[in-house]
Amino acid sequence: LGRFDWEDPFRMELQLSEEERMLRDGAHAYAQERLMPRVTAAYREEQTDPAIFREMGEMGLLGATVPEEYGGLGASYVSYGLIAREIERVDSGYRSMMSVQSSLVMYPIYAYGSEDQRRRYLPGLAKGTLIGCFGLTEPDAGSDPAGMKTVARKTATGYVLHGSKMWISNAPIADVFVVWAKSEAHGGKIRGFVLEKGMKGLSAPKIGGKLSLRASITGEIVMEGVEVGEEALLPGVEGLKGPFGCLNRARYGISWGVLGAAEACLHAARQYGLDRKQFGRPLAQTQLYQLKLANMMTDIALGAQASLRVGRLLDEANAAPEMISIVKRTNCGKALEAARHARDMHGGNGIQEDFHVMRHMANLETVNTYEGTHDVHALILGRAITGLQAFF
Ligand code: TGC
Ligand code: FAD
Repeated sequence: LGRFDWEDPFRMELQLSEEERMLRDGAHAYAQERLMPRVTAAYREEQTDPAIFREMGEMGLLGATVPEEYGGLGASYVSYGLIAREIERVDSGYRSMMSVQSSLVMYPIYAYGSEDQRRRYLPGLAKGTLIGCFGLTEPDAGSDPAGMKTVARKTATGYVLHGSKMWISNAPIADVFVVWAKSEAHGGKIRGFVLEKGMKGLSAPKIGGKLSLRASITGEIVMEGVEVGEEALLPGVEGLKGPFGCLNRARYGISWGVLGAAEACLHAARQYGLDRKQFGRPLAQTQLYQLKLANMMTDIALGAQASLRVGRLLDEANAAPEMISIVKRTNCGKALEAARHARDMHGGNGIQEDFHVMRHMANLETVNTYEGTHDVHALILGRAITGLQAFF
């Protein structure tokens, strides 16, 4: 029998290709050397540095799965997941910036866009010289995006959009807006449109006062009669399966990302428990402390194996959305639980920014909510198990 490595309980290292390991190691080095030194201040000051997009672009971390001819790396979905895990090891907000750009902006332009749209936007988005955002959620339509009110009306030369989007990552600093609207010319079906910063009637005010995901800027998208030509319409998809096709990829990436945050919490709690003595012995030598570490390591290891399996199936074009719901829901829930325990295990120090665990904990509250809440994914799975829809 082989030796046990608590940092890699099931020898995942052996399950990755050379290219996947190289991309992961590059992302790890970038995240630790360039993001880690600035995250504490960025989080405290609620500051998002747009230069991060250009840095990620230089590292090939934006739209990694998009083919090389459009600026991506043509990498596997497993590589994309490993990148998300390394970025979120530092902060969920930085991973949000990366995954919105990759899965929610570049993917729909690549998968549903015209050749002109691909050539116009993808290379700049891959380099990070353009920043993208994805507008699905509205003030009155969150878990139920079919209830959206944003409408696109036909004009002689294109469309005019009215409506507003809420809780949109990257929006206040975005150059490219992928927005979803009910199109009157298409029988009220949901269609995607690509808008550009500076268009008349388009604004994206920042949402302030967030107590979570503070290093990632969030805003509204307000569309007061935004006129666009026919070329702004994403021609390749109609209906909710358009935005959901993007969400499948982003949710999968999140399932890996949160494991990075959970691992950061596990490592921090382990080290703290080894260093800190109470009652004449290290905290890590107590049964309750070890139980919590064992639970964290187990949940992370099981979650990583499940995400790896879903990633391999995505790469074979054989993954079902419900598989993604399993890993998004479970890994987010378990990561949040791990972060809450790690916060507690640090005692009073656990609330202080230099120890990072409370920042991860607060971030994971958002990650557990966005891209389908923990309970909404349970309903997706419940529907798959019973054949009965329980949303309404
Ligand atoms: P339903 O009747 O189930 O489906 C409508 C149509 O969509 C198709 N579909 C999918 N297609 C591809 N992938 C999926 N995962 C799909 N799920 C559904 C379905 O086949 C159907 O197609 P058609 O052709 O028959 O019309 O739709 P519903 O309205 O009953 O949906 C219910 C529910 C709960 C499943 C869904 O609305 C849901 O998932 N709600 C959660 C909303 C959500 O995830 N919002 C995310 C917003 S973006 C975001 O949070 C970004 S944060 C990013 C960051 O910062 O990192
Ligand atoms: P609601 O749908 O109102 O849900 C509230 C509660 O009710 C939840 O607990 C939910 O689980 C529960 N609930 C809802 N329906 C049911 C039901 N049928 N049965 C039982 N319980 C139910 N959206 C975008 O489009 N683009 C983005 O870039 C984006 N970024 C985000 C960034 C941040 C920081 C945040 C916080 C959100 C972001 N979102 C984004 C929005 C996010 O996807 C939504 O917040 C999420 O889908 C939940 O919608 P809601 O907030 O309206 O909550």
